[in-house]
Amino acid sequence: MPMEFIEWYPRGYGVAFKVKEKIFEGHSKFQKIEVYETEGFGRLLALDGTVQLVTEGEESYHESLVHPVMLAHPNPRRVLVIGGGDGGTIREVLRHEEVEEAIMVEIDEEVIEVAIKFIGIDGGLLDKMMKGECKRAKLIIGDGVEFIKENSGFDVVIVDSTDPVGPAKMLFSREFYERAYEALNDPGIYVTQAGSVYLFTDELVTAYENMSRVFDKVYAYSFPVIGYASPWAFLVGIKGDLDFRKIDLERAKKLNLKYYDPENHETIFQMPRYVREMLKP
Ligand code: AG3
Repeated sequence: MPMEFIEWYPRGYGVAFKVKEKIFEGHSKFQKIEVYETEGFGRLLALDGTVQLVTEGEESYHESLVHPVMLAHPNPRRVLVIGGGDGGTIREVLRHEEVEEAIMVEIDEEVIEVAIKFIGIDGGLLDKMMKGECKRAKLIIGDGVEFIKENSGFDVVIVDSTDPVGPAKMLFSREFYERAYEALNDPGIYVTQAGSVYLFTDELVTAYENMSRVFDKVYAYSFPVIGYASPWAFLVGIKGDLDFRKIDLERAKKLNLKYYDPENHETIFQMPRYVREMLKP
């Protein structure tokens, strides 16, 4: 009997993978961490029963979270990543030569340890960061909400958190967006994953409204992500004068991407009509 891993979303909608074996299960201070070997998509990392990534296809998420904002900013030198303990996001950030310093703040050290041992999508980066041996990327184990209150001067802030329900809820609040706005340089750009378009529509609309009260301009976009109940939503907040509809195609050419297609940047703004109508600032 093949085993399966199923994540249930609201309304009884599920995403399932056939799995060959369970590689790891443990409880950290913050959450349940599981790793499976799937039949067709490499390894699967789950936190509290929700799929974070599959190693064969994770770029569909990490490329679409990181590169649109990085390419929209004229000179992204200093970048803050909140969450992203598996290392996929920081890996994509460092592919941009303009980045002089990237700081990743992850609350759960055990996720990083599990990612180093069993996931391995970071190409050795996390281990180096743990040892403080990476010149351009620093790791801080701590609460992003606290960190952002005391630190500023970022060109880009990227939030790679769990869903807008549960422990990460604070990261979708107006108070947090206010801190993030202050932490940004002018111009500055903020992006957060924002859940499933169809299954977390209310959370998406609330986050959009909260962001609209704080940022100078807010954009919503979506992308199909392997392993999630797609399409997946992302929200962008702008400080100052920056047009997220325009990206630097010259810089994009160097990246050689597989999923996010900079030449068709405008397609990421596609939203189901009823959702677009709900997203009013
Ligand atoms: N962080 C966003 C995960 C959200 C997935 N939600 C879900 N499956 N219900 C992804 C971590 C990858 N760096």
